[in-house]
Amino acid sequence: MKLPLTLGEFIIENQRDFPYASGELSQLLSSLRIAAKVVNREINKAGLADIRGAAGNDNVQGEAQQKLDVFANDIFIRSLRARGEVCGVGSEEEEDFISFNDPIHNTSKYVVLIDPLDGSSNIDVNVSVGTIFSIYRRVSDPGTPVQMRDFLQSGSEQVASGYIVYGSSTMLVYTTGRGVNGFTFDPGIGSFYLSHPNLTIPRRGKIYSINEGNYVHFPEGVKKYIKFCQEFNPESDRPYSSRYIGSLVSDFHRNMLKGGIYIYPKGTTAPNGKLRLLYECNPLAFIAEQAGGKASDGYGRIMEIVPTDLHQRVPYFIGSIEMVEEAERFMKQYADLVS
Ligand code: P6P
Repeated sequence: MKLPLTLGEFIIENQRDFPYASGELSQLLSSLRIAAKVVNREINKAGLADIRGAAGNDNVQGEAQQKLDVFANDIFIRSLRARGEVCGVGSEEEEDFISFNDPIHNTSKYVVLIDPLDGSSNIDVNVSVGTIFSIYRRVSDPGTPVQMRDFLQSGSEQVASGYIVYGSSTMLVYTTGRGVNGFTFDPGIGSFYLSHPNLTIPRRGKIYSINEGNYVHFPEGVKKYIKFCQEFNPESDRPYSSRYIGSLVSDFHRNMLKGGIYIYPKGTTAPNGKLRLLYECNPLAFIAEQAGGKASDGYGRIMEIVPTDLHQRVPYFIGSIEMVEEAERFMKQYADLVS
């Protein structure tokens, strides 16, 4: 039986899709692949940290124990800086963007936006978490330090995006604009193997994911859509099932495979929603669209929003295209009603 391709082999094989690619994007994706392995190892040990660590915050090596999201941030930034493809990084963990301002990195072609460890509060209760990344070509002049405008690009300009879900198994799923492919990590060998080639999201599913604890704060259209999901209708498989892990990457990944919709709408406690446009919503939107799904702010395409701030938040509806369009119809129909 032929072994499935490793992620490294797949990246090289598909480099040929980019006639002008000089291998830099491949190198960049490999940097992310390596960092993912390191973070995965630490996450898998997290539960032992208290047992293994010395008294206080030191671990067995006597090193100051970092919070895992800070650790993941350091690892991904260090891995991206170690090679010469990236001139700067925007991260959920960093107030401002990081410029790798030196003669080599200033000639680099790409910038990366990343949420190093989304849902990290779930680690203490052993719920899966994830990393989300987004890759753009810089728009400022090569040879100069990266600028904020290199990061504030619409999602439609993304060159590649992806996520790593550290779950019952660890998977890396990414797109370069030619479909979506998923790779599962074999810890025994230390390689990611192509396990989900040409991933597509079902046009419709039976799952809706939203924190209904915030129901009273939701816009009227969201309230009406939730009740629509809960109504009995055998023709459309309703009522749907409510599944909400509290970890965006995990909820999104499950809905990608089974079909479903994830919604984080605006509300009085989150006037623009909670999720970040640049390093959470846009990268997953690129994946969703490439897999035949849809990503919206309830009214329009997420990837057409022109960003104004590195950490700006947007309302978020993502998943099976027919379900997102259903939700958009409710948002439009009840747009004027203040909930
Ligand atoms: P809430 C995690 O903090 C996160 O950013 C997403 O991963 C998750 O879907 C959402 O927030 C959970 O937020 O307000 O429902 O607890």
